[in-house]
Amino acid sequence: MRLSRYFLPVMRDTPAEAQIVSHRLMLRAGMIRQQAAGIYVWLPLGLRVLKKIEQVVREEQNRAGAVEILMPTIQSADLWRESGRYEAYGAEMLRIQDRHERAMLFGPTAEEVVTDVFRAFVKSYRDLPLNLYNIQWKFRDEVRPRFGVMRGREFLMKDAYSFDLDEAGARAAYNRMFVAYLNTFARLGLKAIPMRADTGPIGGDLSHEFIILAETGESQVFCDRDLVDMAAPGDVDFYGDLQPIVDARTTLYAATDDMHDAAEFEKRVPESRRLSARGIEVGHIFYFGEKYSKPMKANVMGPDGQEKPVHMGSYGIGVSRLVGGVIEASHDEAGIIWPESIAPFDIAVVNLKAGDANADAAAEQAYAALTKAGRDPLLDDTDARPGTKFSTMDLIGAPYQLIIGPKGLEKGVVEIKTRKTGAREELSLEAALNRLSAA
Ligand code: 5CA
Repeated sequence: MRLSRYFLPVMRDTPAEAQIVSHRLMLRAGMIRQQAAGIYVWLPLGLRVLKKIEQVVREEQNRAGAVEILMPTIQSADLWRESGRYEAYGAEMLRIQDRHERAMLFGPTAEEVVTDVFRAFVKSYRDLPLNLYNIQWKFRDEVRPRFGVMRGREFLMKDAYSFDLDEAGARAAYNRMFVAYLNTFARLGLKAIPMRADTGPIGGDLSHEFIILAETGESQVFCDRDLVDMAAPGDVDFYGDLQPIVDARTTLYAATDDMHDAAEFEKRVPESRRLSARGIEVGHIFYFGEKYSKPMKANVMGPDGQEKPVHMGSYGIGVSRLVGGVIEASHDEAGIIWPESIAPFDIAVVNLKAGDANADAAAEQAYAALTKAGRDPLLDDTDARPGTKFSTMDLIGAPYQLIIGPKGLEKGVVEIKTRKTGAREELSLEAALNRLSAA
């Protein structure tokens, strides 16, 4: 992408309305614009990151055996009456009437819709296990939308739903999602801690939240430090026994402040391993058995010929919340530091003097070579001052900057700056391109 032809409305000043760093940086970097309280336009830079996070989430869902579908944002109230949740869900549900005065709603989650899909097509245990997921916009009329995309009213969620014959099958499905989540968050450069959680309006009796540590997190968390340092499982057999991987995490102590008081925590974990921090919930998984399948009559025939309600779980990831979450976990004074896996651009090519024949030629050569090598560079070919260019590139946080100017070229060198460490290195254009093409 050429900056001269792009749309990157960066802001120099710190926006007064933003209370936390990720919100400030997302506004300053021209990633989002608020349209109404808790409702955002995703500008080109923000959209790139959102799509990359979505793709990582998708790949890890697929790897764990989940199958992607796309459900509508608008749902009929009748389905929610069947499950009994229509009245119970309360003021967070945005209720809509169509021209025939039929009651509709903007989906805050999709247990009812997916259960309806399931019961229409699946009748036998032979078609199980099944896990259907979608990545779709949700709406919850939050009392206090705040912190930008962290607590929006409209937000992008990955929601998966598992269907099994019995509780043992459902627990295996739960474990597959549990492990997929550990891998997903690790690929996003995050340390996510699984914690036993309340099930709230989704219901059920087994649930974990996945919490990333960040100073501005909405919940206070207490946990065993070993949990934070544990490596992601990586390449595993998702249909093998995942219980040991889950047990290794769930037997270590972790809690949020609404679950246990600090004093009781303190007693359970040796002082040397105690961690008390703030955290952000980026994922939440639930096993709730027959809660929806029973009232909605989603039955399957077992091997014994008997029909019974299918056992279900649901598994959410806050995809749009993660954009803010990653920034909370990875930034400095100058701006965002994207992990390579989800950076909006891999490399920022900075032409320090657009209009200078040598600088233009070298910058164009770099842009063409990096593009050809399959990298995704952003070329700053504008005539802004070098200081402005540097601060914009630091703000938007591409992992590498390739800085090209007439003075360096006279000496036969360009510069590579690594955003994360600030390390700078002078080398020939050819060496720089070899390095960055391979990175
Ligand atoms: N049906 C279940 C799982 S699919 C469900 O809705 N779970 S949830 O309520 O916990 O939401 C899943 C994830 O969506 C949360 O972990 C959180 O990361 C994200 N999320 C929830 N509310 C918001 C919000 N208001 N703004 C941004 N993200 C949100």
